[in-house]
Amino acid sequence: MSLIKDSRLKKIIKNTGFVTVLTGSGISAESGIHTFRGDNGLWSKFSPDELASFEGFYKNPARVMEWYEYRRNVILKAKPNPGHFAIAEIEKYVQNFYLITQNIDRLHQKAGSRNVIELHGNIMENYCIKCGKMFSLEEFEKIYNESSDRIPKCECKGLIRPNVVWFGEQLPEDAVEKAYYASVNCDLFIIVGTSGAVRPASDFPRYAKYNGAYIIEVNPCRSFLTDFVDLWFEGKAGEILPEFVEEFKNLKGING
Ligand code: BJW
Ligand code: ZN
Repeated sequence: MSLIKDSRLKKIIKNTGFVTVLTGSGISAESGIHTFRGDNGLWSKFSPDELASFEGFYKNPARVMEWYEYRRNVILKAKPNPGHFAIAEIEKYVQNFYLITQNIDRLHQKAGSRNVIELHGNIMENYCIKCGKMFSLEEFEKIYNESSDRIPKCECKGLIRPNVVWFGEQLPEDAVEKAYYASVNCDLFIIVGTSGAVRPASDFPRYAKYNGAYIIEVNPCRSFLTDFVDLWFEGKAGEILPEFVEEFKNLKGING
């Protein structure tokens, strides 16, 4: 049974040279990484005020760093799933392709995606809140493991924190600019595995729609975005996306 039945969508896929994808934690769920919201989400067990805000970090840096160390260890063991690989494949068949991700796990890059815009940073890097020095994972681990109080500090004595975006913090300006460009210029915008609860990430599909793009969503559950999309594939990314890519390739006349 085919997924792509809408004749408008078929025409867009045949002709398009510009596709943008927005992903959230749901795409990594099948790789064993927790999502945030819902019954089994991280926010059902942990407080975002304590663990994903600067105030929480400043109050208890050791606790926040411990939580990120735990999550980094889960992420380092995880492998990309068929959903990640399918997205990496679409990039090969269109001239302009942008992948906007809210994820910090770098699994898209591991799957071979190249043009990735990280809206919320990544968990592999850390930086000093005083002088801004960036630390690679290797450099960070050395400092962290040698710190007796489990509060890693820079040479300048500033606290070191993960290079991720917490609530109330600005997103990286270059990432927002690129994501805006990718949204207003694409013909097809595919949303995968996000609840759409967090702004400004959830604004990008709206910019795309206002500028005439066709919007697809892949999610086993309704999200805050489902009501406005053109087509909702109700299912898991790792099951829907590989099938979608096969049909996408057929429509574009790409064989094998
Ligand atoms: C599957 C699946 C499968 C499961 N296949 N799918 C306007 C109004 C009100 C508030 C605000 C506003 N503008 C900004 C704000 C504040 C705030 C915000 O949006 N709050 C809302 C919650 C109300 N935004 C911010 O603070 C942002 N900064 C900002 O706007 O700066 C300017 C500013 C500053 C000060 C004041 C005002 C403006 C920053 C947001 C940073 C978010 N950070 C986090 C943590 C990152 C680091 C870390 O990982 O530790 O980012 S929070 C968390 O949420 C994480 C995620 O990237 C993000 C989005 O979550 P996501 O990925 O959508 O996950 P879930 O769990 O929500 O959804 C998973 C989905 O997958 C579900 O739908 C499942 O069904 C689905 N799924 N299995 C496909 N197999
Ligand atoms: Zn420093």
